[in-house]
Amino acid sequence: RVETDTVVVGLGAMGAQALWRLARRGVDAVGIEQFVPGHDRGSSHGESRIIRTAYMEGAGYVPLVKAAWHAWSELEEASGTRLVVPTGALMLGAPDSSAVTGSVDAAEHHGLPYQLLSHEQTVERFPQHAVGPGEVGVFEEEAGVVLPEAAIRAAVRLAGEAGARVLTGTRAARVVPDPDCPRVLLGDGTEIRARRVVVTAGSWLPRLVPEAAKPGGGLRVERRVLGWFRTTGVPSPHARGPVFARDAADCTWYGFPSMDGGRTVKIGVHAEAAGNRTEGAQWGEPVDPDTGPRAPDAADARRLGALAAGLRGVSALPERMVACMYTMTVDEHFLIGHLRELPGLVLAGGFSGHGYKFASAVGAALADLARDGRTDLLIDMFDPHRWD
Ligand code: PYC
Repeated sequence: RVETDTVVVGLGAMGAQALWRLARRGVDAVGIEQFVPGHDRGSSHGESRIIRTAYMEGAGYVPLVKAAWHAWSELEEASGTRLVVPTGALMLGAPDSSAVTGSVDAAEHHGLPYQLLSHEQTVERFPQHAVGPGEVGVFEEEAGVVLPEAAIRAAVRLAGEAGARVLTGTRAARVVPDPDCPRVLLGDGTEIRARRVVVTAGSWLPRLVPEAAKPGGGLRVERRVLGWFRTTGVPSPHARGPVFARDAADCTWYGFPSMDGGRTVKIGVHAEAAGNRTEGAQWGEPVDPDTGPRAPDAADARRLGALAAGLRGVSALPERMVACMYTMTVDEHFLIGHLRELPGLVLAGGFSGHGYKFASAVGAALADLARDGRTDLLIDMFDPHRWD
């Protein structure tokens, strides 16, 4: 048996940051990870994640994303590692698309700088995009790329250096939410007793804490595929430029400037358009996290290739693809906090494919919640009881 103040279950995007924040505040903490930190079996791989500030998913996210920028800088400084690459962001779509109106609303609400670009201005300024008729752009400077695997490894390393015990290759068999004695049972029979258990298990959250899958109608684990396309022009217009998200007729997709000196660019589909979200939809396939998402296939390559036709100077098909998992809530907003009926646990999950950028701030919020039972960070909109 092991005794500690706080145990963090899952050292992916959120758990790695929480463990580091706890350890550097002097909290006795144990972190458990079933694979190797920075692995490619969950939702935090693929080399790059978007960070942007004028948040199209809701103006309510802006204070948290501002806190995340600050917290990423702290991690960069503490680790001596570059983890965020500033690029700016371009949101593309019809003038009434949510990529455009959502970003403008968030920027206006918080007085953030942005540029609303006409079709002609977007075409002229961003030749790497084959901008469709009627598409316009919203550009913001305060955006870029977070390096997900490197950030996880940096946080876990620093957590260990600050005194956390890090158990990798260690699977949590059960979380026992006993309010008087919350504990985690490991596969080998070891019991870890703690004052608080922080569960940041990504797509494994519904298995470990079935109660977390109840609010609002549940959590759904879905498959997504990312593809890297060869650039064809020399010099490539993709060698630099903003990250982007683009509302197309049938889906919202996104991509990055080249992160390998102009050789390839990565794109992915975030979501089917509302009318396309049927059971058989290609990008919403349900996944058992223990089996993992189905390997990418020729149909994935063709569909990503059809989207990549919206970029100039890239190959018709991806040269490489990887599959990953999204854990979706019904409203696509996160779940962060306590469940009333499980007061010994602190939960974070249901990041619905857009959580990584916030991980640095979510880690700080989880450390606050585990240590003090409250946080000043603005996470009320992610209350697991918001549907009650
Ligand atoms: O939050 O920008 C984002 C994003 C892109 C793809 C998935 N999430």
